[in-house]
Amino acid sequence: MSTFEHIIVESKGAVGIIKLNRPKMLNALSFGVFREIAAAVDDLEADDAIGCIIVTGSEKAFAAGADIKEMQPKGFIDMFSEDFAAIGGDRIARCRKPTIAAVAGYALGGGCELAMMCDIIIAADTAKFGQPEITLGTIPGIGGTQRLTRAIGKSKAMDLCLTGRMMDAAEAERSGLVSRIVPADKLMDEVMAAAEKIAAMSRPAAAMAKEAVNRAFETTLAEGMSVERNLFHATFALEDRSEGMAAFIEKRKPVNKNR
Ligand code: CO8
Repeated sequence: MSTFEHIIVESKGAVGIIKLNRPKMLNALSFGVFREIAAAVDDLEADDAIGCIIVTGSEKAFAAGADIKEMQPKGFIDMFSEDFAAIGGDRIARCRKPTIAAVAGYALGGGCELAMMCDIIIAADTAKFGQPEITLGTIPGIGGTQRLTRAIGKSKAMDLCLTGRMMDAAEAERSGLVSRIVPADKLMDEVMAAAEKIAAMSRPAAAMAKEAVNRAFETTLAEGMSVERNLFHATFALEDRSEGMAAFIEKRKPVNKNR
């Protein structure tokens, strides 16, 4: 297991939790944070006990963006060579286990982008999303112009990226960015319940469902349908699939072997 300075990583039953832990800086995402997120995902993905991963922050901020103080003195060649955001960001997006972002407070810039790298975003009613990079003379760099546009459409994505304004939880849910809103004091309970439910499913079936949904963002409808059909057929090689259907018929709960 890796050791961490900027994040807290724990497991509760079959759920792994990555909690950003730079409260004084509203969880600003430094090089170190991204590196640690990548290492945590490596650990949790390798751990057979874990079936779902939650990424979360504090009550006030999921993450208020990339660390502006760390970035300010850098030049093109530093950013290009280090490409540090790609390290943690790409790692979460490449995780084969289901991931949930539990967002309370600010999810701005890199914070909004980090949330969008997860499979599901569940928001507290205090959540605020935005891509304010334009106000700093820069633009989103880890998916804000791409994942946000796919999630909420061109006009709203342009609105957020060009004005830098924030979107509250209700608008984010209306726009399709978040899957549900819960009261702030219930956020972790609700997210844990969803994560436990997912972790109890057949793990290979969950990985296949995730792969199929993600393919919708990368390909044509015909190609996506073909991938889905192949994966659907592949589930008929799973012990969990025959057990799941047998359990339904026998009116009992399935016992997943995750094989
Ligand atoms: N980076 C560094 N420090 C930050 C950041 C940040 N993104 N956000 C907040 N902080 C710090 C503040 O400087 C302050 O520190 P200090 O007490 O030492 O002055 C502390 O956190 C508390 O912040 P505030 O006093 O500003 O708290 P408020 O409640 O008044 O305001 C806001 C909260 C509105 C969230 C405000 O802090 C804010 O606007 N933050 C910046 C938001 C922003 O612009 N984010 C985008 C950053 S750029 C980015 O994310 C690019 C990502 C793409 C590429 C990634 C590559 C690395």
